[in-house]
Amino acid sequence: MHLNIKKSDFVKSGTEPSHYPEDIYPEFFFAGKSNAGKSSMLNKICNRKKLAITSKKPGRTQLINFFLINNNISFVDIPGYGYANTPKSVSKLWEKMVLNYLSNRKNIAGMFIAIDIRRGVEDLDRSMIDLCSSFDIKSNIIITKSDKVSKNEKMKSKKIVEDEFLTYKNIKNINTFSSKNGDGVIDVLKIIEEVCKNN
Ligand SMILES: Nc1nc2c(ncn2[C@@H]2O[C@H](COP(=O)(O)OP(=O)(O)OP(=O)(O)O)[C@@H](O)[C@H]2O)c(=O)[nH]1
Ligand SMILES: [Mg+2]
Repeated sequence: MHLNIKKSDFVKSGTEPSHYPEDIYPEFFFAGKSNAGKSSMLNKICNRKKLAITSKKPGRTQLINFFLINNNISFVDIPGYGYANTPKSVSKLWEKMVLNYLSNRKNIAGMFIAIDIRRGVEDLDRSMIDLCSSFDIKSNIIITKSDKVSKNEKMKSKKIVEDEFLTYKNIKNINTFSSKNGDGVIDVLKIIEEVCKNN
């Protein structure tokens, strides 16, 4: 069984807990390096073109954006990290905003971290994964833009990531994904269904 998304609505944006919607539904957030394809992934699994705003220019998503799925699941698009020439003041604000989110949000059910297949896992991704582990958040690594490489390279990239995170108990799944050709969409929907079923 996988989740069947029939309805998806933007709820609100915010930077701090007083802006968040009520914490009554299981919540999945989408994190990752800027431009890794988080917003595109969210749109693809919801089968919507412009639910979350996407852009060729990195750093498009700057607020924490909340979406309501089927009136009983919450999705969150987190601003990306690590785009070139980020001023220190901006990365400090990002850190504060995300730490605030992770430490105050009671209904977090899982994290999807987007990793661009052509870049692989980078140190900022490792920091994000470790940070989520420290909050005991169940995490899923989604290797995005799989349409950009050959089938062989796709399997190789996945294997490298699997080898690195073999011993991480908070990493629950590692999948490839493409918002262009639909690779991995069912896998993400299955993960969400499974977590919600057990909640
Ligand atoms: N070929 C291909 N391009 C993709 C895919 N996913 C995203 N892109 C492109 O990558 C760029 C960035 O995508 P976004 O979804 O906006 O990335 P993001 O991670 O939300 O970026 P920020 O909001 O800046 O953190 C856009 O030009 C997308 O069209 C994919 O699966 N395949
Ligand atoms: Mg985005």
